[in-house]
Amino acid sequence: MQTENTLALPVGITLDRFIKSQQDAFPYATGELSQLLRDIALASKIINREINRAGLIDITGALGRDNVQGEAQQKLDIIANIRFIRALVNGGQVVGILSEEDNEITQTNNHYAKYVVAMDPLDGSSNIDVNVSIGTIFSIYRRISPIGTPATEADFTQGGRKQIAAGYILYGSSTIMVYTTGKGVNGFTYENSLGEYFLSHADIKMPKTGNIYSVNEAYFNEFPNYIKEFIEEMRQKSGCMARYIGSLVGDFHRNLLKGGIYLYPPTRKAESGKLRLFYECYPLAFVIEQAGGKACDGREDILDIIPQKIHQRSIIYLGSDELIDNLEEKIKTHNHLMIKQLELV
Ligand code: AHM
Ligand code: MG
Repeated sequence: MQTENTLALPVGITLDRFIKSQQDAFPYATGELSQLLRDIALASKIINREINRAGLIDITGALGRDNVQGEAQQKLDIIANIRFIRALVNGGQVVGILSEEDNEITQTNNHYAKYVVAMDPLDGSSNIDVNVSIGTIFSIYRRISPIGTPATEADFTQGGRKQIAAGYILYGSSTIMVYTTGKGVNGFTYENSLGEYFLSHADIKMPKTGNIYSVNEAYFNEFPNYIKEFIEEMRQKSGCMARYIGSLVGDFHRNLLKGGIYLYPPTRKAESGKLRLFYECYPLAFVIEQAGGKACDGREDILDIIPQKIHQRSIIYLGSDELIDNLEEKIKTHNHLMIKQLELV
């Protein structure tokens, strides 16, 4: 028999309603962080639209016609940066923005705002122009500079454990926003026709272990021995799979749901790693820890790294609990052997 629910399935919980319900759980919450999360969601919807029509814009451009307000000639990552900054400036909750696209901190002139945001507006540069999944990563801190003044570098360099929220948007086969405010991780899938995000992945928990490893194996010969050994061991596991999109958000999201490990070890070209601490490593480390996984650089947890400068890079290993433990064990043994060898010299 058909019921009201089977005739017209409920659409579910929107991101807005979810944010509001979380805010209501804290009697003294002022709603500013909620508004900031909504501003980020809004910017991501606009970027989603730009990404979806990117191919068409190129065709128009190639035909020599006028394109959308001169923006069509710009690269999508620059457009995403502009869109995000505009949304955050107009939203009014952010005093300063650190973006992968800008050398300096962008001052929003909202000097009374409480928060700063570090972001990679469109990550996965090699995939942007070829219709492969790409993503946005964001990280939010409460400012420590005095209210009423511009943002300072110190607002950003508080350390990963001081993040009050972080997350990402994956523009993939569907668009999904995943974030944490330190109380678990939730994912919201974008419903294009309604223009809304709906809760689709409640309280995400990363599997304790997994069979997937994600690393750019073209650099294999450059990796330290312990990484080579770790990869060799992964390959021996039954059901093991190598999966590497080259878009951090896509690789991360898959492994978060299915279990696995993402590695960006030191290479000849990038001895201190390639990925950026503030808007790639810290936020994804916050998310993965909240989902029960781990993030480290081989020496310490990513969230414990004391930052030195705003665009610094880091080695990073993001993965299921058990896989990171195995890797850390290997690194420990390697370090121990190195010390022993030094003692013998
Ligand atoms: P980007 O910020 O220039 O896009 O670089 C970050 C990207 C990540 O999304 C991805 O995981 C990694 O770089 C891929 O690097 P590589 O091509 O060296 O494997
Ligand atoms: Mg990036």
